[in-house]
Amino acid sequence: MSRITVLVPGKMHERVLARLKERYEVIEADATTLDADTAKRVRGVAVSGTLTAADIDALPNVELISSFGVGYDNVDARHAATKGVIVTNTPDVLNDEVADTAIGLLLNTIREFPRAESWLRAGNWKPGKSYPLSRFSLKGRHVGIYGLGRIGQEIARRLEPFKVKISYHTRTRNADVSYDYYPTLKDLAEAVDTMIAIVPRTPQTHKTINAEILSALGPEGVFVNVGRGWTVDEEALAAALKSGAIGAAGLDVFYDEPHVPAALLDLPNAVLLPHLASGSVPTRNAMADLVVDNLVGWFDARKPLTPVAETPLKG
Ligand code: NAP
Ligand code: 8YV
Repeated sequence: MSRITVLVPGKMHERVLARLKERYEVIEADATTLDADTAKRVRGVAVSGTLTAADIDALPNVELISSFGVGYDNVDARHAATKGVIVTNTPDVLNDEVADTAIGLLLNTIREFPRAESWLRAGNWKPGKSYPLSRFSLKGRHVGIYGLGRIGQEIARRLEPFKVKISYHTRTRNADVSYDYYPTLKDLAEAVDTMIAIVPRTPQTHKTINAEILSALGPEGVFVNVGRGWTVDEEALAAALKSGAIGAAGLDVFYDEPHVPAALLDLPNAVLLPHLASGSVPTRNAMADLVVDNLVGWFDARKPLTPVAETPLKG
């Protein structure tokens, strides 16, 4: 029997490629570059970068698109759904890693550890000289979590032992948690002095962290983003950090990655990471396995493990 054909456009985790090649014919190419006969053979896709409606249309017999990452804004899942094509993502297996990163980034931002280390490595630590006291402390802060989903809840759990007050904003109140709920982002920003954003990229979340929200956070305010750069008006954020409208920011994600605006790079009160929240070997391996297991689940048993909300389940 001939092997099922799986397309892998763009860069992909090597464990995904190795495991796929054990079972399937793997073609590493962009969908729109395939000749008609090859395109017809493709029944599955494993993707880490972008997959547009045009890419999906170029694959007339594709059944399942397995996307690497919990955020799947890189894949046109709505268009896939209109064609009966399943899209899967990699939820849950990265919750702990991303939540740990959020806490690390928060502490680095508030206590300036990266700057202090650069100061030490630059040879500044000499008898009688010490690194300046950090302006801020985590102690006594009121942290607002923008997005209390799978990862947001893990962040909240990790914050509890720090004895900070925790509140959140989502569109729907979560009856299972006792944190204070704010029905609008503005209400949350006015109530807290620290905000952590962990919402998906959707039309509704676009540039929602804007000048108004930042000014509500205030001069002692700290903003951390581990969700998507899409959520932030970066010009407004750089201006707020520069003017002192907010105190500091820690960012793992940016609007137009890998481009990081010079206005942010120039700021001493911003801690900037290259989108690495899930980036450990064990967690990326778990994500890679889930990418493959979704394809295997579908082709072996018609059961994808983690289909996204838009997906119509066939079969
Ligand atoms: P999730 O479980 O779907 O949670 C998303 C949360 O955002 C929910 O609480 C949801 O609540 C809220 N939300 C969605 N739209 C909203 C809106 N318009 N206004 C207010 N709240 C809104 O997703 P997750 O697994 O926690 O992941 C969240 C996102 O983090 C991913 O989509 C991805 O973009 C990002 N992420 C980044 C990294 C990284 O490397 N930095 C790693 C993993 C994930 P309601 O639906 O009730 O509003
Ligand atoms: C990954 C992420 O860095 O899961 C997500 O949504 O943003 C990260 O875990 C990314 O998906 C890898 O391509």
